[in-house]
Amino acid sequence: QIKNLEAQFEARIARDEKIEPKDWMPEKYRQTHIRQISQHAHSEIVGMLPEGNWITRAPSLRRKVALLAKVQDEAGHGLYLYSACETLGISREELYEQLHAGKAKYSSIFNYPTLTWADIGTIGWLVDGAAIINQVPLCNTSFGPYARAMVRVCKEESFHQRQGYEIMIKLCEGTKEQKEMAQDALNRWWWPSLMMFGPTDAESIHTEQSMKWKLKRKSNDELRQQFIDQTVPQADLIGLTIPDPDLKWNEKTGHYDFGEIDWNEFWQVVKGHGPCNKERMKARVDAWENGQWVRDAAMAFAEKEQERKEK
Ligand code: FAQ
Repeated sequence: QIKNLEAQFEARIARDEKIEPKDWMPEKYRQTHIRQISQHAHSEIVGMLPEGNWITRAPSLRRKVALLAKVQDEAGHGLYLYSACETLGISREELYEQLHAGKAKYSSIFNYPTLTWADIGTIGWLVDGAAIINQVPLCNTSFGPYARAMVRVCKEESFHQRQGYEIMIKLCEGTKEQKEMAQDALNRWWWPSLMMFGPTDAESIHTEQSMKWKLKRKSNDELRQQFIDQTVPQADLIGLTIPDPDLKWNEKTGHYDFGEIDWNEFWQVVKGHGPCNKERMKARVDAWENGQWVRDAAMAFAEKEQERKEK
């Protein structure tokens, strides 16, 4: 019986049909989607923190409005993704619990500090730029609710990327100090942005299976290369230098060659030892605990309403 269901499932994947929440799916397919979608949701929510840090210090009203809208979009993406994840039969409380207990990961990139206004430009330009490259193929992923969520998320990320790049353009057209600030931010965020795509294909434990299930459509290394090829000309255009002495256009491959990523740093950050891991987790746990009275009040209200109806 199970063999038969599995064969039907595989055939649907081969035909590029979307798998919907009530359809039969292998338990591992369900689990791997809970893992990836929830980590993606956590990344959106934790990702609000480094930028939220600058809302009160945005250099103009216009910049403040744009940043506020961007951070709100990220909250929306997180909630949308939690909902998609819940369709797989796990509750939001369980998902939060996994994050707060350190069992579920979130993107390594959000464990770096935002030291200057140029960091906000760089996050939009590089981090949202990387997120788009990673997420456009996910619009075509096999699980229906995840694929549909990604369509909207990608449209919003594209606005985020442009607001970030525009900040960088303005800084590069500005004073010597402003341009130096932009270069310094690029120097600090370049390598962590490349790490967002995950370990090399040779080290990636989930890629093979996720590609078979069409959860992933492109590998970590393919996406990373695409990001580099796309971003280097953007840096050139505004006169910034990518902090990689080995970066070189390769006529033969039609791609940029690039230097060795510090994988030791990546794994340290993933394991919780990055510059801001503790601060980020504390912010999320505090938000959950400080919101307890709101949840209690909502429950008490719901019970009272129920009692009133029953009278
Ligand atoms: N950080 O076998 P793989 C955003 C973990 S964009 C931390 O290659 P997989 C928008 C991985 O989970 C950022 N951990 O894994 C925004 C696994 O550990 P596990 C979020 C990482 O899943 C912009 C282990 O290493 N985007 O938020 C990272 O096949 C600006 C082995 O790795 C997504 O989540 C990492 N960078 O490929 C918001 C996109 N990389 O789970 C605010 C969806 C790997 O066994 C401001 N996710 N790990 O414990 C994906 O595409 C994939 O999950 C990858 C990893 C590509 C991230």
